[in-house]
Amino acid sequence: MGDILHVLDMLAWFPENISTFGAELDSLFAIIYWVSVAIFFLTFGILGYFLVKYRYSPDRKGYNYHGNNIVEITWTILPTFLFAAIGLYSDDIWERTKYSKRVPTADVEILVLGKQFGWLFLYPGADGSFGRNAYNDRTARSLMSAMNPFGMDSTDPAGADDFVTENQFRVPVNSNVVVRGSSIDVLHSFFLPHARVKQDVVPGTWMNIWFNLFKTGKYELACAELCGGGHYAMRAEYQVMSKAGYDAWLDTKNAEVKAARSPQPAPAAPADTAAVASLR
Ligand SMILES: [Cu+2]
Repeated sequence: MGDILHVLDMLAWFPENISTFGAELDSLFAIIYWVSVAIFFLTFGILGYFLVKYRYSPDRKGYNYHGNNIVEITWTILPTFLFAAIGLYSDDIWERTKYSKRVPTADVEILVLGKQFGWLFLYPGADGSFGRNAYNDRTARSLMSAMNPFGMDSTDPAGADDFVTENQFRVPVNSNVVVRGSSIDVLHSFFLPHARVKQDVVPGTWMNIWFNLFKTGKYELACAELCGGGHYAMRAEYQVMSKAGYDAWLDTKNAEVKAARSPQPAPAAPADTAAVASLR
């Protein structure tokens, strides 16, 4: 019996929470869930009761009914108060998690681009800050292409150490991670179920996403927007790492970038340098 109740209780379907604001969002979700459950049983209980009470009887005559103002006013006012109350109650947590103005000071800032079908990430590299790119300078959008999705300006020395990863997302534990998200083709949704983060990313604009995760480990990153035939494949694993582990990973990456930059025979020019049409 306990097992059945556990399956029926959809709140138990949540994955483990690893986000500092997750518990608050979960309790907001629980309130809305239980209110919906109560209203569901109330309305369907009344419906069932009337179905039985007014079932066919040869002695009973139907009559025309022209509405009841008291009932109509009641069922208008009650939901109005209910929704207003939920709105007011949720406003604070919504603002703190979603409003651009409330994004906390970033310990780590990362750019993400959704594409059919995967995720690209741009890390600021050893200096901790981005060079000129399509996020911090709108005019750099003209640099965006299939080969350079972030529109990185190769003449900006601050960007020389910035590096891109594909479907490889790593963040440090207990840090304010601020992600600026966009897309290079269609709508995608950046979904980190354990972090209680879900944000649509839209071509041509950058969305502010932030979170602070308190547990290390590997978790699922998925796309929560039906974005095309390969949508199902648009999932990856991301890693919440200890600060030391994260720094070590950054050092490895920075060394790779440095090695790639040191003089070597120039590679043949890539054939496919077509600009991504939707971003121009
Ligand atoms: Cu997608």
